[in-house]
Amino acid sequence: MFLWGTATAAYQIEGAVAEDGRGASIWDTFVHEPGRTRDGHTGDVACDHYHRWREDVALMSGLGVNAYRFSIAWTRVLPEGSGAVNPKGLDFYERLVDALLEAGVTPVPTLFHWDLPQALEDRGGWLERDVSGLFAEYAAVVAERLADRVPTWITLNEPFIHMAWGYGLGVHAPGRALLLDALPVAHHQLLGHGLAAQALRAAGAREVLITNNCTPVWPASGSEEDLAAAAAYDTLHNRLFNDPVLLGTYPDLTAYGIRPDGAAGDGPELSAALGIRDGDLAVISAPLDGLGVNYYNPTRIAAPADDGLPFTDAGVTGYPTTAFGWPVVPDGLRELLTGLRERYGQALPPVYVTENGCSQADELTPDGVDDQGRVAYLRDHVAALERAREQGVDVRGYFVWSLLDNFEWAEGYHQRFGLVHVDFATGERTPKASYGWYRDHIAAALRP
Ligand code: GBH
Repeated sequence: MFLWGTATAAYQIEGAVAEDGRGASIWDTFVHEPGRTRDGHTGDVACDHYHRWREDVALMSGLGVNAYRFSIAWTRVLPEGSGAVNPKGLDFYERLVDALLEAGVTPVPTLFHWDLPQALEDRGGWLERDVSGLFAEYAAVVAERLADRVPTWITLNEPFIHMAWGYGLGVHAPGRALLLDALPVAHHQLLGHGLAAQALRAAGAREVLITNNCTPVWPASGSEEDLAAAAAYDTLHNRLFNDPVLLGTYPDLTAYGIRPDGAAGDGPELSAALGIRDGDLAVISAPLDGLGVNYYNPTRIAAPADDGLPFTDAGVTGYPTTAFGWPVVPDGLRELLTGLRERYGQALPPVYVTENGCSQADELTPDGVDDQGRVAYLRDHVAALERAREQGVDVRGYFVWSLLDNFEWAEGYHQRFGLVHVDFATGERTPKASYGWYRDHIAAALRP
């Protein structure tokens, strides 16, 4: 059955950061440093989902979704990242999973949505190879408790964004601005994915996915320079994370001053630059049951400015934008999905759109929230997804980001993505017009 769902992430909704033995993650540290988030907002309370989860499951029942993608906080389960297990953390997710199953909603947990245990960051974080193995140990602990009831698992969320924004640019936790020296974070996350997939299967998980953030890359012009820059960006954003998983190879990173292994020339070799060892790619490329794809917008790329990177972001123009300023290009979703099929052919497993949605300047009135912009956004993106299916792409699910307005990382509570409005002073939830639209759409789509 096609999965119609919504998606959330632990740090963005749970709050209760010091409760029931939860350890600190890099986001707890980051948000309490001055200047890191807009207006100094933190996820300390967020949507208080840790206490209000029953209400949130009821909201999903009302919506009629048959799947819910959420993430598990590593530090609720292993407060120090490794070693002692905190049973209360596992209990929380077990209660949630059981309530979802009772409501007819398939739980689809993601094991890592950017909230690395601070204890592991103190040892170097994803720059260190050891973290890959510790991630797999964490996966095993969670799966031993839940894999008898949870069929479908996602290892990582958007390893590109975590590498680029967390370690490359420093605008997300852990706030390190290493530029290209962040590249080992790609390999160590991917190795962690592969090792966690083994652990999940050993514990009885039936389906294992990874979720990558993918963007169609549009060259700013037909000039040779712009085309080369666009290819370089596509390599970093899309292929660096899809190729190893689907093909068992890394793409050529020559544009980044990295030589293929054994090739003549200057600069480090690929394996040395990323920390790849013999056997790693076999682990990373073990067959998957699906590829999770998060789609927000295409990216328009031009020839490099003088900052050491082989591209510049020229910005997509001529389209409406969300409250975040992101361009709204529904057909980009079709383009992305058919492009994946063209690029990977038989190597592409079934695809799940594990996030899609938009922030809007929603206004809560006595009559609710009339977010017609979001209704149009979702309607048009679902239509684009249907066109991709008609064009032969095996798409098996669609998850709206997000069920609730929540803590939008560096933007704090300034960007609202929810189908349900949250009053962050009181925690009160109010379904928006888009909630009604999605409910009706799902009901029609699932009608026998
Ligand atoms: C996802 O990341 C996250 O998984 C989720 O936690 C988050 O809340 C959600 O999206 C909304 O942000 O148009 O050139 O300005 C999304 C990563 C990076 C995708 C920025 C859209 C827009 C760049 N996003 N990108 S641009």
